[in-house]
Amino acid sequence: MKSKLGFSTGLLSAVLFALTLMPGPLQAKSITLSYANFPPAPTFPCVQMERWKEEVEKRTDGQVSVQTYPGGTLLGAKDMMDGVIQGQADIGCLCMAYQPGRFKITNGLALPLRIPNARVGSMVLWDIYQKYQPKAFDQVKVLTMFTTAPSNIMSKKPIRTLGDMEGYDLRASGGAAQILKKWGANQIGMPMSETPPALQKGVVQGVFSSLEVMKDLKFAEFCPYITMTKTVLYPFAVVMNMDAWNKLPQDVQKVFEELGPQQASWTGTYMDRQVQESIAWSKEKHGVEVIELSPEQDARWNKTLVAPIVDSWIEDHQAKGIPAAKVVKDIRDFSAMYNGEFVN
Ligand code: DTR
Repeated sequence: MKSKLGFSTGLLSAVLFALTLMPGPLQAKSITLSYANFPPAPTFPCVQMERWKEEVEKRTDGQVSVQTYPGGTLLGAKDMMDGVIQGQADIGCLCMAYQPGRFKITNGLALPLRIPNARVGSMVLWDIYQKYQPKAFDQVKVLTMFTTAPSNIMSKKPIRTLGDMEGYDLRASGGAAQILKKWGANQIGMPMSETPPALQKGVVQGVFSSLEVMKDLKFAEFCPYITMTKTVLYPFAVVMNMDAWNKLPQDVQKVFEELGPQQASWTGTYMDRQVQESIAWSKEKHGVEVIELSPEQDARWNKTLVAPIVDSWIEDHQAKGIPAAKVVKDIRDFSAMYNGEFVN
């Protein structure tokens, strides 16, 4: 068939089809990426996810849009890494401490090393990842990493002494679990996403974690007491499916890469602020009491009792061929630098 201009319709559609394939600013293809997260939307891993989405959409001029899935709607806490590797989500956020055997080097950040806050923790974690390039992440593209603030005890009854904790059902997971055992508590492990109903039903009597959850997950309604132990933090990673990463245009990859350390710092800063806000809110709205340890208690809880955890982690990992003593030394040194410490 001929058109009025004398072209055959077949030729015309072939030309039109070829035009749609041509690269160029007018046809900048839009990319949609799925991003899975395990805890509920108001928690910090999801807040940072929304912040990243916003920043990516802005910096790529809308070329990339990110579809977020909080609350385990796409992948759950322990399926995150494999789900991303298999492509069930393009991007996923995971808590490394939930799989201590899998993320060996970066879980050094979950040792009781007294890293003071989430911003320092996040920057140190990012540097440790960059320096050691752990094999655990070989199958994915790491977009960012960050940590929580230090963990404290939130409980239904006041915990003022180790005796108060004896046999008490407290929830923690990962490296922190061992610490609770050293303190004599009855440690119960579960991811954060399963904790709110457990606390509500009395399956656990308290939680060992960073304190922003008092507000974000309303734990202050069940836990009128906080004991400030200022102990371990938890490392997180945001990972991307390798094929999805390889398909991204280079300018988009650049945006993602420049965002890596910025997102780590942003999230740490947000977390530290949110912890302060959560403590103030818990006191004001729920009359929560904050119990401080004496210097003697602090030394016993955080040094004498938990130091062997660091030593046996080093021994155990050295035996597996991991330079664990060096990793721990680096964590301490990097932390001192980011914390602005002066050494004579
Ligand atoms: N402390 C870890 C990780 C964690 C802290 N706050 C949140 C909020 C949502 C999910 C995980 C976390 C934990 O107790 O699991």
